[in-house]
Amino acid sequence: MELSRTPSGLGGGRGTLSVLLLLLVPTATLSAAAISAPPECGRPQQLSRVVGGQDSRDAEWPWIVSIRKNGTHHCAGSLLTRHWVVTAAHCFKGYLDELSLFSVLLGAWELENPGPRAQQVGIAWVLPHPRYSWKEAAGADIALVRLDAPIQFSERVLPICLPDASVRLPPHTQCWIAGWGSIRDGVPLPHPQTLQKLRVPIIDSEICSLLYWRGAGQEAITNDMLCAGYLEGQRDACLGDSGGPLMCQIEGSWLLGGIISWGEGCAERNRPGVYTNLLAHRSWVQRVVQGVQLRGRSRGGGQTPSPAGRRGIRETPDHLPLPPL
Ligand code: 4AZ
Repeated sequence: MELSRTPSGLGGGRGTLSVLLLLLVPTATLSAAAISAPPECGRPQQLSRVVGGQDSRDAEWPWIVSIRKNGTHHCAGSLLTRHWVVTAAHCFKGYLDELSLFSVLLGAWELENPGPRAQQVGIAWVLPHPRYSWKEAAGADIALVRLDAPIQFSERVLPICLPDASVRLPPHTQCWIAGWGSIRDGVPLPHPQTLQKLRVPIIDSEICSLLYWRGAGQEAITNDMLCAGYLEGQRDACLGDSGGPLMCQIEGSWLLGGIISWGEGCAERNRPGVYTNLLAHRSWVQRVVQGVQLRGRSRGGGQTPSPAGRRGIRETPDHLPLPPL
């Protein structure tokens, strides 16, 4: 596991500045702002095992959530807005009619000591991608989870950004994953289940397709997947990490580049982790999730998509009507 620190630890200075600024704002404006403006996406505010990972710091990844089934950790997910979490569709395989078994835990770090500032909410409904087929590793492994009550943002509960159309994730881009999944195949994360993090470079898709080659016409790596990790093995996502974020920092904001989806085993040689590529599904998410924030290379947020012809990755078609929100 990489020991290098992420620059999010520099957020303390920003926090102090915000407090000073807030003291200068009349109270009426302050309370209005607290109701209407969501915090900026992808910017942790606080402080400063996955397989082969290391402990994260408290509130280092404030958008990661634990999706619980019957009260125990089942999958991870990422917070997009006060109402929406994004995760892997396969996390709900066979359970779309039994959502009352599930809950979402936000603001946790040590899963066994979530603390008084963690929040737990139920799930109102789950929208798997219309192209998701419930088959193993079939692509479009992404689902949107509508929470049954809006959550409160805090320094430990913040939204992640979606990549805008300016974002590319070429091979060797350094991204991070985090999760409470197994630390080896069959070995659960030990007490107190501290959120693990791991730096993973993006792997060239052609190389990954060859590694997972099943024969012509049976592509394992579809163009809405991306691979990340290490060909030598040893470091990877594993069981229980599914649904969690692959996070890439661009111009100071953390973007959701992918969703932990599958892989053959965990941390095995030539079997890197496979992720649902958010660049391929951004517009679907954007259509469903009102208020999701986009960031990229263009300064000022880049909310306007570039012309389709300039996109490196074709977005996946999904010609189904959306359900009412
Ligand atoms: C899982 O079953 C899982 N090595 C997640 C990630 C990987 C394998 C399995 C990638 O949740």
